[in-house]
Amino acid sequence: MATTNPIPRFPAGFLWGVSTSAHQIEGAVDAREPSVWDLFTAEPGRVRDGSTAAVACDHVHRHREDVALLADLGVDAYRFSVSWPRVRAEGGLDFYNRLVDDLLAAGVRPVPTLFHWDLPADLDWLERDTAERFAEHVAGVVARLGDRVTKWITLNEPAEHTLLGHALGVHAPGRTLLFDALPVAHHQLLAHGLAVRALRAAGAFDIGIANSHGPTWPASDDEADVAAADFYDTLLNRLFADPLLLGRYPEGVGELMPGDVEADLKTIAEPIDWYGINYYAPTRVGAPQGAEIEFGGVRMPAELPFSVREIEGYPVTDFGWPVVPEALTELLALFHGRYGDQLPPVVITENGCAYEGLDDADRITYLDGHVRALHRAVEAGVDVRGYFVWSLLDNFEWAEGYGRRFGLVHVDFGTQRRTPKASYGWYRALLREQRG
Ligand code: GBH
Repeated sequence: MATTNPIPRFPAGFLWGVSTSAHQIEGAVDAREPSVWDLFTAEPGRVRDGSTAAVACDHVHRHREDVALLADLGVDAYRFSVSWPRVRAEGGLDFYNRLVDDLLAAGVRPVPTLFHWDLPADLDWLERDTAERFAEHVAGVVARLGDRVTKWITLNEPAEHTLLGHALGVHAPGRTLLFDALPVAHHQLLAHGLAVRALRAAGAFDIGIANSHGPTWPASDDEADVAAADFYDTLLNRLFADPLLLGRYPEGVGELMPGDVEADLKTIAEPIDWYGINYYAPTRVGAPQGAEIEFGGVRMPAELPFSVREIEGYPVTDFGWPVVPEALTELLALFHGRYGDQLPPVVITENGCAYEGLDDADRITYLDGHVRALHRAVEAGVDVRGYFVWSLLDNFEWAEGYGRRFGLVHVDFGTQRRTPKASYGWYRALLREQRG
């Protein structure tokens, strides 16, 4: 294990944290309105083990215990998400109100994400109006929590929500629109911009987003492979970063978006205070191969203009994703080069891996490698201000159900018993060392 050399010290004020999301841990479904994920999981065959998030980690009833775990872990910050369908229900904000108070009492900074995929079941991101409704929702949340919450995240991974939920049908709401899903991306980006304005109007000054990014590696030097990889990079990285940071869509994309795109881009590019990146793995991409592909649990139809390939020569997690810490340094160098002064300070809002077991040496190796890779990016001059491990708890891993465990803390879903894993001890020691 690579834990014998101490990890170099990060800059003063660096924010160490862990992340979760509402639908994946909360349970207590009866105390909220339904979301698109409740409808999706009720359809047979959608979730690998046929499970639902009706109970999940029962966090709504056990949040005191979970806050105690955070306090003992010694993180500076906790990234959780606010469930829009819960906020809509009578008294729904009371839960987050208590959670925020408990976190502050435990010395942990609350960092809420305002949308992490659990859209109220009667709303639809194909409709522009959903962006406006989101801004109203955000205004309500900040009115209640804004006296104590100072750091905010608008959206989680609009890229994955568009791709997996609306283009490929692997996640809720299960649509397979392929490129006709692009309006879903535009409306989420617009929702982000409107949310930034709503937060600013309430006096918030520390606002970011959590976008999914990763380097795209061409399958070979062949022109067709390089072009396909470039296309994938545009879809995953530039489509969601360019409008926010440069106020424009990558070439050829704007024309495909609905509405008055030029006017909307002014809203979308509303300045943010920091840029959150969720990083897991790089992707190898080549020219289309004329056949359907199944990769990392995702089925991709033959008509896509690229094909995702295996990355060889690296260990893989239980999910099959390759473990490539140096690709995190590469990604940050790419963003630093691409956006220059337009890139605000960066926070890694998610990084983690799926492995079984309490004695999770593989997870320690993964996290250790990525934290070191992050430090190399800092040394290379990228302004990185924080790092959040995905996730505090084993939880409902979307279409994989409870079959993939990302937690620093093991959850026995039969008894709801929490047991810290070896990786929890590793992170705890790292945090002490960084402060000592
Ligand atoms: C995040 O999504 C989510 O925000 C979170 O809710 C979720 O629980 C967590 O990650 C773990 O899945 O097949 O090697 O090319 C992550 C989105 C999409 C990132 C697929 C990695 C595939 C890597 N992921 N991607 S690979």
